[in-house]
Amino acid sequence: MLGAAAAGLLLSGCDRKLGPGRLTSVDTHPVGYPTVEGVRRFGELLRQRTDGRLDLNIYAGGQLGNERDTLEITTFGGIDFNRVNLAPLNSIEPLTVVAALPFIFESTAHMRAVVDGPIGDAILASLEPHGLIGLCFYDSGARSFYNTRGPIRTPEDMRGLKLRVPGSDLYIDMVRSLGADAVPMPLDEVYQSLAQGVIDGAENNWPSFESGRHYEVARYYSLTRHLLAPEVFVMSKVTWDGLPPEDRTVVMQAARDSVPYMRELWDTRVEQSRETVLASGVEVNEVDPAPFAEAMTGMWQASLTTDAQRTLVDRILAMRTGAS
Ligand code: GTR
Repeated sequence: MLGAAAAGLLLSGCDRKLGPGRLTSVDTHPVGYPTVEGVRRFGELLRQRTDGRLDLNIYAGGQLGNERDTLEITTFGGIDFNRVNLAPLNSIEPLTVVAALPFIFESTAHMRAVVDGPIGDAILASLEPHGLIGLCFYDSGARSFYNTRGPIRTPEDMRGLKLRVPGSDLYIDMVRSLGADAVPMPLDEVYQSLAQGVIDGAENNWPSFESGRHYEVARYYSLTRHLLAPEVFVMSKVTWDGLPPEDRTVVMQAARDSVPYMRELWDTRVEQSRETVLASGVEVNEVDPAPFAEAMTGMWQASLTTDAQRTLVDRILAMRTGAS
């Protein structure tokens, strides 16, 4: 595996120690994708604010492996920064499950208010005992189901479909509770698996549906918008511990300052991806989310196993305005 070999190079230190303070960051998405460009902005701020003492190399497009594998490498310092979805963190830290629950956020504004405030800080801080410093949240839009068979209008339409999910128990339970078969697999295997009929569909936001070219094979996109789970930008605690306190402050601030830029790029990209997909003739349908939310009530409760999780959920629900 190229990813593992490349990561081995980093671990041996022959690449990342080439220049003083040259740090590495990885992303499963390609150059140009808003998460990658958000991290690039972070790197620029880092360089400017340390007069070039700290600099960043970004390995985009999953060059160093999938999110699960690279996260593991990040925890022991072989990679310095990682931009991931909440899904691969679900098995590492229970508090991350809370923001990944289907239908927990009533709107993007609600999600942003939650992750930009004390609840978001608590989730980010919960990663530290696992060897990761949570720096900030980025947007990830709304995830909906797409497939090769036909439009999904009700949970009944999902019965028996083989749907790819990221490797997270929460996602597996979510898809099962809707009557479909959950097939956990890394993102970079989805296109091929759709094309070969190994799976019937998957779920993701407009930009990932478009960027991974999944829409070329899965011609039905049904707007369930079941998840508004944000992306997370994390740092290896090994690297963090090796920085003087003033550099840690710069890192934290630069990450947070990259968020508005990322969100601007995100909103534009959602529109562009939507246009590309629609122009290709994909059949897109609106969905009444109520029966989907209803079918997921049981898995919601089953996913919350600690009081700390339940308290956060109550606080998130209390921040709903009912405006959406
Ligand atoms: C994307 C997300 C990735 C990855 C991917 C997936 O929306 O940006 O980090 O989690 O979904 O489904 O694997």
